[in-house]
Amino acid sequence: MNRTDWISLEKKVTEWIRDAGNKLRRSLSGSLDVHTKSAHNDLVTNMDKEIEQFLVRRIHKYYPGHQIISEEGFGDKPTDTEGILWLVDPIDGTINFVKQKCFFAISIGIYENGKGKAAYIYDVMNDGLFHCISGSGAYLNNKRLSPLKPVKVEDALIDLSSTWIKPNKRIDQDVLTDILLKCSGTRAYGAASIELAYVAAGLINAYFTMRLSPWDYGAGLILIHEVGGQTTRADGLPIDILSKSSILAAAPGLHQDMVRHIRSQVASGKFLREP
Ligand code: 2AM
Ligand code: CA
Repeated sequence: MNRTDWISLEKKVTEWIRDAGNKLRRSLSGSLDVHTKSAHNDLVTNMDKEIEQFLVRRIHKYYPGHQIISEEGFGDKPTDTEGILWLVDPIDGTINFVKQKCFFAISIGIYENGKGKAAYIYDVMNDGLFHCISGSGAYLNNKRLSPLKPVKVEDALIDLSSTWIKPNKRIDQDVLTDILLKCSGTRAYGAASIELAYVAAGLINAYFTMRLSPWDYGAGLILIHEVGGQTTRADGLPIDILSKSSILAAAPGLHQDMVRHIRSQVASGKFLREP
């Protein structure tokens, strides 16, 4: 697609996202239908399904040749990254949606032949739309985000769930201890797409997780690249956008320091396992 096509797509997607946001806000004053999926803390609501169907129907209608990977299964099952691929999460942060009624997002990342091209992350209750067409800057509600400057570990706010510093099957609980003792502070917001958008906006300096799906991270990676941040797996290797992955997204400098630290911990015998 050419630049004009991307601009026309952006107009459509932002309209769909704002409509979907209105549906989500309205749904919070009624009663939600909540079910568990794989585990007691893996929730899905009628709204996850409704919003995904709303978005997938529109994408298929206006862009019939495009492929979609989406959380609730109404998309497609692409096996490669050829052509245009949409990574769609109708509600990222479903636990926040159900329990806190805030801090959840609609996340849409669009890739062309495996390269990030456009990203939309809508923080519904804050009415904050992070958006970008690759090469034309990243924005929060039309205000351009500044390029990220290098950050030292001592000055860094690092975002991670406590899951990764307690006994778990993906990472030795002590791998990050020294970094976390040294850094300026830690945060955990519970909605990966917004946490990635916060890295892009320079509000936090790194986001770390051992388990995320393509629809959770697809848009966030594109935003972060646009402002000069770095994104890899926890071990510093490239992310395969068709797979679940660990994610280390950070400002320049900090990213290298964290990868170096993690690799030295692994070299000394601590474990790290991709999902
Ligand atoms: P979700 O709300 O769309 O499921 C919570 O820490 C963050 O991790 C959320 O962005 C959540 O997205 C995501 N996540 C993805 N896979 C998960 C899993 N298997 N268990 C818990 N959180 C998961
Ligand atoms: Ca979701």
